[in-house]
Amino acid sequence: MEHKTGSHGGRGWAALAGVVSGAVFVAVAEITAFAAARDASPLLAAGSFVIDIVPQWAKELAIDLFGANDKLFLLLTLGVGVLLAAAAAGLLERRRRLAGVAVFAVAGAAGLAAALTRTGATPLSALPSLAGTIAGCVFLTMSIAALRRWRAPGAAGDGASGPDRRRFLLLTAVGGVTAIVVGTGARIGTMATTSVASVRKALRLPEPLSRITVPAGAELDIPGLSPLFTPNADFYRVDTALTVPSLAPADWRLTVDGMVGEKVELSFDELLRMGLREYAVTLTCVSNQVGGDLVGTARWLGVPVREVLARAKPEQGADMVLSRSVDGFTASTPLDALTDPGRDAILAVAMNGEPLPPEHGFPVRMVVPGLYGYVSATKWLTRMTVTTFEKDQAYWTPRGYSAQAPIKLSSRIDTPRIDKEIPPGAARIAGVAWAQTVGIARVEVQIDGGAWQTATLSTPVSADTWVQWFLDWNATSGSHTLVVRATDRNGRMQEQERTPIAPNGSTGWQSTVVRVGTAG
Ligand SMILES: Nc1nc2c(c(=O)[nH]1)N[C@H]1C(S)=C(S)[C@@H](COP(=O)(O)O)O[C@H]1N2
Ligand SMILES: [Mo]
Repeated sequence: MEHKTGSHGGRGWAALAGVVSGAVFVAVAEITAFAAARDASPLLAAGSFVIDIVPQWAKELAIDLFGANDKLFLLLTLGVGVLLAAAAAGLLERRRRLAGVAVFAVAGAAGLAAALTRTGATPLSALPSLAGTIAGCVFLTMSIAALRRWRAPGAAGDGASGPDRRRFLLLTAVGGVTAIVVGTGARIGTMATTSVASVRKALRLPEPLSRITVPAGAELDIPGLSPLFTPNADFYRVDTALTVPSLAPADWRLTVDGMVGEKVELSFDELLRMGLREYAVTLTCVSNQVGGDLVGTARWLGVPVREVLARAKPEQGADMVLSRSVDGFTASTPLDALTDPGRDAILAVAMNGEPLPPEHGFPVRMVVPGLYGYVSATKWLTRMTVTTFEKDQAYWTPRGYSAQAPIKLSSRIDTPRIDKEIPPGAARIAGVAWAQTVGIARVEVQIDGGAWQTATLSTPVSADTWVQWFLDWNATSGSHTLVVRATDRNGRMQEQERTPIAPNGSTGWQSTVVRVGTAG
């Protein structure tokens, strides 16, 4: 049967031409971004836009399903979406001239809008989307025209061979390979040259004015128990940043403005000159489920926030500081939590003996004991605006989370694990418990609904750090249910009732089932 121009025949080739044109689109956008506007890749800008608009339940689902790979999942989804749209553009363009071009124009407009609305966008941010769209449309028009010529009835070498077929295949192959090489090269180039890894490595921080003392008995040596200080590589990471912002200390400025007597600007060196001190603080994410691992303890080097605020002289009536990251994320922290001399709210520059890792906020982040990360722990910090809760809202506030959120005291069983059978006999149940700014007074464990047994606690480093605990247990063969609960030094017991993480943190006692094998 003859091929007809139009919808019959060559559909696969048209889809392929669309995909290759899409690759040309992305590659030209990436190389333009590399040359002129590093932060304005339309694909990544669109991804960031999606992160900001997806509803809360979808975000939680993504974190539940993919954990730390939620961003990879987003990028893959976006990639598949782009692939399908590009294939559709090829098919449409084959059926009707400019129909595919219209698809690319819409995609380009979306990328443009996303790039121009990112924090820190400049007029140059329009270039990658514009260049990519033009290149993609030109390539699509050319390749579909070549496909038409090849597939036209009676054309030279219709179907099997001939110059028209060769021209189309050559165009597609060369375009595809070039796009992949150039696009990947440009992205790697952008990431390598904006990476602050080398600057960070060469950075030497001054000796701190004071160091914490870790008392004897602060760290229990029990297999399976979380270490007292969480190594940076294992420290949980939660943020809305699709790519880790890169901020060189030399370019870093902190602006303190808003309701202040004096607007303050600080360079990184000026901050260091205020004098670093060491603090041990347990950070907790509001998204941490009972028994979850979005909690960790580090030694931080930093400068008290109150000293920086004192320079700016907050005005009467102010009750909040809106801290802002270079990527636009904001957190609302009560002003009195930052000025309270009894609370070690700091601008941190180091974590566990090294400059902040890039993904933990290099070069400067906030750390406030006792407040969930989303209302206090702004990474890649660049601005602190003194204001009121009435006037300003932070990133998560309109997304279903409380404007203020103290950390709820909680406890966790680390070992034995639900998924690992243990042998019968002498066993040790162990875990961690935290009640930042107050301290843990008691941890109790209940086995199979029996009497509550008081666990032995490690010596706390401070009220702001978690403690480790353990209970010896003579494990008998079979399944056993373990429940843990903690009480803080104010005599408050961890809430038993289960509540979800939104709007201000989960509650409940962790209950876990342990399987104990038979002897022999
Ligand atoms: N810039 C920026 N800072 C941020 C966030 C963010 O999304 N962007 N997330 C906050 C949240 S929700 C938490 S729990 C902590 C986590 O800090 P970590 O990733 O260093 O563990 O960072 C906070 N700081
Ligand atoms: Mo968080």
